[in-house]
Amino acid sequence: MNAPVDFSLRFDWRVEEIVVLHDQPLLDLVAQANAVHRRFHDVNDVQKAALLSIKTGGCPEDCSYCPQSAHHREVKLDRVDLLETAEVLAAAKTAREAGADRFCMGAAWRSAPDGARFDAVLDMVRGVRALGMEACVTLGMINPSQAKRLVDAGLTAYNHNLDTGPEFYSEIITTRTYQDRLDTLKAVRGAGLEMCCGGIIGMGESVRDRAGMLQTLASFDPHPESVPINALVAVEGTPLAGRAQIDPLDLVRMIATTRIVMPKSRVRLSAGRSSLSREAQILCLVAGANSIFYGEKLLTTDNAGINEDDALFAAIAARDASASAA
Ligand code: SAM
Ligand code: DTB
Ligand code: SF4
Repeated sequence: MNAPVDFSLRFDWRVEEIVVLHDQPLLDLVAQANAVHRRFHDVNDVQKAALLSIKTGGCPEDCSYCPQSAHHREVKLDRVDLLETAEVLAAAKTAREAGADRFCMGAAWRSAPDGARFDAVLDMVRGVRALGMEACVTLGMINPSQAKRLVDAGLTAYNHNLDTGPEFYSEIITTRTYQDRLDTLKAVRGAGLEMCCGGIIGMGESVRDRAGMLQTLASFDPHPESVPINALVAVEGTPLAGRAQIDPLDLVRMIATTRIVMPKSRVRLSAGRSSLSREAQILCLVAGANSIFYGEKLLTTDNAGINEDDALFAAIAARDASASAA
């Protein structure tokens, strides 16, 4: 007999409990996650979030996975200063016409600057909202006053990831601490912004480290409104370039566990999707993912293409009678 599914919202998960959930037989884990998913969401509602890099490369942080860090000199990447607002809004409009619900803008900054560049980002946020889309930005660390100005401009959510568990974190980033990240998240929540916060798997961390990240995320009350789960995109020239791609079923387990510990959050199947088969992606949706990055590009690397994604959505949609008869 399978154990009954626990639908309660909890903020006191222990790492060990999360490891047990994660490591149970895959079919039990996916069934449990799907039951939680159905209880709290319309499973056919999959959010499409478009992503644009508004300021690319030259970042002073040393995040070992990131092609935009100035520390990784071997990476072939052209630096691009902050884009013009008109260019960003044109991209948002194109994304909306392609069917995106949310427009996310990323800048390779250690922390958001004040002054003209911040004002330009506020304009971009206002413009995206005026197009009728949700707006999300990720600008590095922000303080409470910047968070307040973003709220006033109409920002829906702020993305700032924990990336991994607290014990593994220093293996990946040395230029800012876990506590720095938590302080930014406090400013985000304090201003009343939705919190978009998740991390990456496939960087050499253990299941316990993954569980440690989920434990920290699930200790926020309320839970983060969105949780992006990225699979490492191992970019040539970064310290993690040699890392083997994760087994897609590891991603399924991570997504299912995220769904169970944060039942109401939008769990986003994020970077790394382009190397997954259609079936592996669908298994992630069954396991509780209900958002994807939609568009040809992530920030600097390729995403699954729009045509492939449209085919994916067509494959999971209801069939009309003539199609089933064929
Ligand atoms: N500079 C800002 C910051 O770090 O907060 C915003 C942009 S940063 C690129 C946003 C997130 O993208 C990172 O926290 C990380 O989780 C994810 N990311 C970056 N490079 C990645 C890669 N190669 N593979 C998977 N995820 C990645
Ligand atoms: C997130 O968790 N993943 C996105 C978004 N938030 C900003 C970024 C993924 C970046 C993948 C590597 C790249 O394209 O540079
Ligand atoms: Fe900079 Fe963000 Fe990349 Fe880290 S993840 S190097 S902070 S752009």
